[in-house]
Parts: sequence; structure tokens; C-alpha cells
Amino acid sequence: MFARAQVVVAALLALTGAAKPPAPPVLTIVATDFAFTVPGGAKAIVPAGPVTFHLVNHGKEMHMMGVVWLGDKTAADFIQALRKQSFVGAEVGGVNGIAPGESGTSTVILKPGNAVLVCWVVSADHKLHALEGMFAPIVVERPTGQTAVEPPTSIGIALHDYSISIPNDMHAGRHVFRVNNEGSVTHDVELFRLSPGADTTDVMAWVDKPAVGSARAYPLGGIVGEDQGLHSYFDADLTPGDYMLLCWMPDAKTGVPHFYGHHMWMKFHVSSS
Ligand SMILES: [Cu+2]
Repeated sequence: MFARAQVVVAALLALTGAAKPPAPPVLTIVATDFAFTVPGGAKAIVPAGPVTFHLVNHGKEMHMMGVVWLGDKTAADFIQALRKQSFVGAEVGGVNGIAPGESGTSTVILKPGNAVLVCWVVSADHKLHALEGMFAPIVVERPTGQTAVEPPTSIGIALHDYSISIPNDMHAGRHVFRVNNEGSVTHDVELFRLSPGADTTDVMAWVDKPAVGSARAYPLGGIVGEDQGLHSYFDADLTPGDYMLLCWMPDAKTGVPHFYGHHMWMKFHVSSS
């Protein structure tokens, strides 16, 4: 009787174990000046659903890794359009700017189809990294098993036209930020840690001259452009101090980044946990 009950319990555990959806797969991408190295190379395949990208910057410049979903279009179509200053695909997020030697993590929700990883940073010589070779194709396939679950969130960020909202009290620690685009256009968000006395000028130094940056503001990643209605996640370690969040998506009409043209930035303070 007892043994039989044990078998039933074991069977139930096996069932619930099988029913538990997996965490998102993690893809580690290495950024150099100016290329991405992706596991699997040109044949990189990821399952549809949430996928976590871990970007490691081995370059001498700031880099980011945006994810553009292309459907049945290809990375070649995307680059060809970009050379003509036009755009194909949908922006679904990615790891935003990280300093040389750093790494950043972001979880993006992907649909089956082709996608391309893109660096949107512009060098001091005005060259767009993507057009210097900093792009890589990936293929998103229907998952063979269960779709992964999205990461548990510790802090919610909402992006509006044109402002950023976060909770009032921010505490130190390792956090997973969920970023919802509640606006009507594509937005992104970049997180900077500020040295005492640093201001917007120090942050703008990174955005204007990513190869030079500023010693008084430090880029910690964030999420690359995500289209209206989408959400994605990024991880960051917050220590007590001052921080800034900003959106550097270019305005569709003027090309001026949202933080300049629409003052889409905010400062916040992190207290000890
Ligand atoms: Cu914006």
C-alpha cells in the first residue's frame, strides 16, 4: 500500500516536472569592432518565445545588439535597405549600449521567422556600426518542446511618447527590468550610472562619441528599440547612487534622438536595499 502510494507520488512529481515550462534559452554573443560572433555562426537557430541574449563587449567602443524581426525577409535584404537609408522588419528589443569590457543581458520575445542582430552605434567618424559589418542573422524556429516562460520581473519600466516611468522607490541589488512600450512609436531605454556631480553632459558624451565616452557616467545596457505595444527585459546591478534612463531612438521625421528632441530622459536615485 505504502509502496504503491510512493509510486503515485513519484508519477505525479514526474508529471508536474514535465509540465513546468523551461527558462528562456541563453545565447552569448561577442561584440568586437565591428562584428558579432554568434554561437552556430550563420546557421544560428533559436526557438520562438522568450530568448535571453548575453552580449559581451570585447571591442574598444561602446556596442549594442538590437534584434530586428524580418519574417521571410533576410539579413541581406535588411542591410541592402539600410544602405539606402530605409528599414525593413520590426524592432523587438535587444541589449542596449555597454562599455568596452562589459556585458549586458536582455530577454526578447521572438516569433518564428528570420531575424537580424544589429549594432546601431555610430562611431566618431559618423559610420554606423551595422554598415561596418556589425550584424548577424539568426533563424527563429517553432520550439520542439514547451515554450519557455518569461523571466520574473523585479522592476517595471513604462515608455510613453515621450517620457519614462519607473517605481518611486528604487533599491540596490540585481534586478530584472520589464520594459513596456506604451507609446505610439518605437522607443528604447539606456541606463547610466552617474558619478557624484555628473549631469546630462556626461551621459550625452557617450551618446555623441561612444568611442570616447565619459569617466563620470557609465552605460549599463537597457533595451534596444522595441515597437509600440511590445515588451522585453534587461538585467542590471544597481548600487546606491544616481542613475539616468534615456531613450535615444531617432525621431521618425527629424532623426533627432528622443532624449534631445523630446526630453525623453529621467534621473533617479537608488537607496541601499
Ligand atoms: Cu523614445
